[in-house]
Amino acid sequence: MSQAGASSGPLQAADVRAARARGCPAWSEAPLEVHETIGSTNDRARELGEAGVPEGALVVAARQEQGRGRLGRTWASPEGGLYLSLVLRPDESMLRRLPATLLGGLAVAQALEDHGAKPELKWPNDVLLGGRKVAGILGELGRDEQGQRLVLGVGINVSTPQSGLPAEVPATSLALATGSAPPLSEVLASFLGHFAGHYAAIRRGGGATILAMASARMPLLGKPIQVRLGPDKVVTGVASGLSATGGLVLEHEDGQRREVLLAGEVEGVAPR
Ligand code: BT5
Repeated sequence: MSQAGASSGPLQAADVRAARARGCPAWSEAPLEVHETIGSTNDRARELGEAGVPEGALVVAARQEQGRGRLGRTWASPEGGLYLSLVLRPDESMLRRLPATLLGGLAVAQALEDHGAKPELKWPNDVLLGGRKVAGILGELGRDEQGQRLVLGVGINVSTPQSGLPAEVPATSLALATGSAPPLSEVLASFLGHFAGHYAAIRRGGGATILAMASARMPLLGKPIQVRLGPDKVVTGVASGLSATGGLVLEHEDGQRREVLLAGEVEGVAPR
């Protein structure tokens, strides 16, 4: 591990610090760790949170050995990807209004757009390029002496070669999809800039514009879809929109019932 200022493999800590100062001046004084290799940036951010770091503390790694997805899944984290976790401290009222995973996905999508890609969002936490997964978001809530803590973890395949990506799902990287990739620190600056702007807007009570920006990047909205809620539970209906906290509003085919899904796996467009 290196504190900002020292070199860290392909991720120079000084570049990371400069990228954060550029993308998000409000958090530029918060603790920053840049690791060449780490188990999981989310685990480290949680430890820092428990030790009392303020909002905006950031852990970035060039590789992870135990990168995690939801429900104990593995996140392939070879060199070429950007792996980061932010410590956030939303108060109770903000937490009730915070579509955290969606904000993360929207900010990743906008960062990729800044670098010439045309991403789509797949509810709840995937970012896709050409239908293949390029990034994932993992939000983990906890409590410590400072109050509520949200660790927002983001993994983006920036210049990861196909051989470093899992074979069981269609996956890609920014470089594979567009033919070129910027330095990781540039993607980081873009992401932090977009994310911090949305987060501040939610703190001020805004949110509608953010939901509209996310919806505009979700081609499944308006379509009949099938969502897996558990090993034996699948629901179908029309994905009609997003709730204020980032849930997926599903209208049942009979037109009588609507439900807001808070988690699940969209398995695709439902057969009619
Ligand atoms: C996610 O989970 O998509 C959340 C991934 C969050 C990773 C970041 S990296 C920084 C921070 N530290 C961590 O330890 N985690 C966070 P989920 O929706 O459960 O998707 C996981 C599934 O995506 C896996 O089961 C694979 O099928 C697929 N997958 C794994 N690695 C991938 C990769 N690098 N690119 C694309 N797909 C991948």
